[in-house]
Amino acid sequence: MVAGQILIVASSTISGINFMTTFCTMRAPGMGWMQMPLFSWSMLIATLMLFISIPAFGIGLIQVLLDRTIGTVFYEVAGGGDPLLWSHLFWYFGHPEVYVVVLPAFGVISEVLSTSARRTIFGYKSMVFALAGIGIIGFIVYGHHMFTSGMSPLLRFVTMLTTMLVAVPTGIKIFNWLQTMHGGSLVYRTHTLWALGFLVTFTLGGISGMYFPAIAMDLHLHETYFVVAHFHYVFVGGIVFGLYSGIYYWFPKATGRMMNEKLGILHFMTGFISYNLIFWPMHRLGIQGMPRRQHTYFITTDEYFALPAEAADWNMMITIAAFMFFASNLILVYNMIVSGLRGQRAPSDPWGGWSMEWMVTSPPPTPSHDPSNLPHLKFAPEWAEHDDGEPGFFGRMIEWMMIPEDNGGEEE
Ligand SMILES: [Cu+2]
Repeated sequence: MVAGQILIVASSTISGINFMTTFCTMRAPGMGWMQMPLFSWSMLIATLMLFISIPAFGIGLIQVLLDRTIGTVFYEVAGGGDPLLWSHLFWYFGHPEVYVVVLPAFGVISEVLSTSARRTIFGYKSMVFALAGIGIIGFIVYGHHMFTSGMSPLLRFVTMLTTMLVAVPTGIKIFNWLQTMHGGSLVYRTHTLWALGFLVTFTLGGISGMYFPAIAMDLHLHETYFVVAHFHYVFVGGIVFGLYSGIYYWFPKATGRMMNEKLGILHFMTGFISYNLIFWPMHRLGIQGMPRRQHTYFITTDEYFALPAEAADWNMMITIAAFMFFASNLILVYNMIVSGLRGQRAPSDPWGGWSMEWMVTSPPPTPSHDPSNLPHLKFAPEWAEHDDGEPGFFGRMIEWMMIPEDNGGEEE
C-alpha cells in the first residue's frame, strides 16, 4: 500500500508539472492570465497546491516504508522516533489536499453559473485572487487537525485565527456567485440545478466547518460523527455536486450527444434529498457524542455516558438514505449510457457558453484547434477591453518564475 501511494505522489507531481507548463506556455493568442476561464484558474491553483504539498506526504510515506523494511525508527517511540511527525507530514499535505479537490469544483460552478445566468462572472478578478488567497492560506492552517495532540496553546490560537481566515476568500466567491445570478436571468438546466445545490450545501457545510477552528468546540467534537458529517457534507455537497454539474455541462461537448434533462432532474431531486437525509442526522449524532471509526456504540438511559436509544433509529435512517443516494446515482449512469448512445445530436454551443471549448464541434476534433490557426479570444469580459495585453503584476510574477529569460516570455 505504501509503495502504491508513493507512486501516486510521483504521478501527481508529474501531472502537476504538465498542467502548470501548459498554462504558462500554451495559452491561445489574446488570452492573458486575466482572461483565462475560471475553471482553468482553479485547475492551475489546485495543481500548484498539490505540487507544493504532496512531497511532504511522499517523505512521510518513504519513512513508513523504511521503518517497515530496513528497520529505521522514524515513527518508533522505543527507538527515539515520534509518531507525531507523521501527523505533521500528513496534515501539511492533507489540508491543502482538501482544497485541491474543491477548487476545480469552484471553477466548474463559476463556468456553469455565468453561462446559465447568460452573463460574465461577477467580480472576475476578485474570483482569481480569492482562489489564490485560498491557495496561500491553505498552507498555514493544518494545525487545526492536531488541536488534541498536545500542541502549544499559542500555536493553537494562531491556527484558529488563520483557519477562520479561510472564510474570507470563500465568502467572496459565494457572494460573487450570488451576484452573478442576481445580475443575469437564470436558465434552469440540470447543471444549473446542481450548481444551485452546490451553493446551498457548500455554504451550510462551510458554516458547520467553523466549529472546528474554535478550539473549545474542537476538543468536544473531535473524533465524533460531527466531523464525519461536516467533512462529507462539504465533500459530497461541494465536490461531488460540482462534479455532477460539470458532467451535465460538458457531456454534450465531450460526446456530441445531449443528455436527457428529465432523467437529470430526477437524479438531482432524489440525490439532493437523500444526500441531506444522510448527513443532517450525522451532525446530531456527533453532538450527542457518537464516536467515529467504531463499528458499534453504546445506548443507555444515562445521558452522561452514552447515546440515547433514538440514536439507533437515526443510524438506521442514515443507512437507508445512503442506499437511496447510491441508487439515485444509477440514474446518472443510465442517463450517460443511453444518452451517449442514442441522445440527440449536440450543437457546438448548446448552452451559449463563450469560453473556447464551445468554438469547436461536439465532440471536438483532435487536436481541438488547428495549431497553425489558433482561435483568437474575441468576446471577453468588459474589463479586458481596457487591457493593453501586457501581463499585470501577478502575471509578470508567474512568468518570471516559470519561463526562462532567453525566451523573453514569447509564445511559440
Ligand atoms: Cu483542514
